[in-house]
Amino acid sequence: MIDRRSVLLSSLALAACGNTEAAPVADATPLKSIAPFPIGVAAMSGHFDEPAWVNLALTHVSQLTPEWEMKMEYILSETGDYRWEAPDRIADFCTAHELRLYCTTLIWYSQDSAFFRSLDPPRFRREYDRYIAEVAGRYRGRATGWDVVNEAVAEDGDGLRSCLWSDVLGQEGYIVRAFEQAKLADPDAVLFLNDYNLENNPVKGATFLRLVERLLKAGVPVGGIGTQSHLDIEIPAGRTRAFFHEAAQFGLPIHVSELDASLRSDSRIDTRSPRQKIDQQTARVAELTEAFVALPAAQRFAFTVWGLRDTDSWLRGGTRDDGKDSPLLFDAAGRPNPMYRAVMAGLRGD
Ligand code: 9MR
Repeated sequence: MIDRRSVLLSSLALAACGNTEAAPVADATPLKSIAPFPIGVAAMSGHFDEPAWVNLALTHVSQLTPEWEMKMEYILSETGDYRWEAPDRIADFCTAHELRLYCTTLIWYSQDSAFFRSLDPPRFRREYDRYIAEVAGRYRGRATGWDVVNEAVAEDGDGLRSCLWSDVLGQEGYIVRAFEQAKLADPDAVLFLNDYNLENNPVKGATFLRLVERLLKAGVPVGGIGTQSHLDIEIPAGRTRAFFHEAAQFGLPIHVSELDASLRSDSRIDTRSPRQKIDQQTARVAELTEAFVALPAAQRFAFTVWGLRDTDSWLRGGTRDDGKDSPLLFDAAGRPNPMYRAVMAGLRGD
């Protein structure tokens, strides 16, 4: 919510200054010119009114993921109506600028809805199928892929989450059904199971991969593995590489779907200097990039950052924010951060 507000505020500030000219992009080699796979970024439709964002995005990325406007929270009203304005705007922006459109997310435990809660089980099942058919069907032919089910694994990695969807359709039943319906709605989109802390928490990573294995064995049309990669910079060296090695065994495309790397440590008294934290961050991001680059070409689906500039990040804002976190590739003015150089070095194999 906060990031939506800040986008609005920055667009208002631009408008107030009468600054509608495209801002110059700071000197940095375009990531998309180096990467032999798509580079993606999360976007909100409000960004399109901000020339500096548009310039920076079109310079560096070849794929967009709507940060929240293709989720149930935007699309589905309490009375069961659908709203398409912002998601259509994002899809049209992609078409106009020849960007790949990656969509998130059809079913997510954290976004159930008052509408679904009001339904009896038979109607619930019909509306579940209809939601997926309507949403995935609308972007058929334009969406390169979908996060069909997001964050199915329990926080600590011990089994799967319970949620509204699992209560009505079964612990794995809702996942299976979502993939089957998505396949019917858009047979050509690559269908992903997406989750976080897979590198950071080996127990969770293993539970996730066992789920993928069970689904594939049961013939469920899972077409890709999404690892959000909201990286914990304290993650021990080698762990990310180990996860990618395990994940690659299925031969499926892998999407680094939401990369950011917060410098903040909430869980301990941190006496390190800013420089030491940045070194830690760039080492982790470099390992992730190298692990992705090392995948067979057919398995490198895309490498997506969850926002362009630090000030675009969901990690900035709110009560925990000290205004100093730098979790993304570019600073507030669009200048490259050390993290940009870490990704660039990983892409170049330096
Ligand atoms: O960054 C997103 C934020 O703007 C939204 O308000 C929020 C709820 O839709 O989702 C955030 O993105 C999340 C993503 O969809 C799933 N993984 C965690 C991301 C950060 O919370």
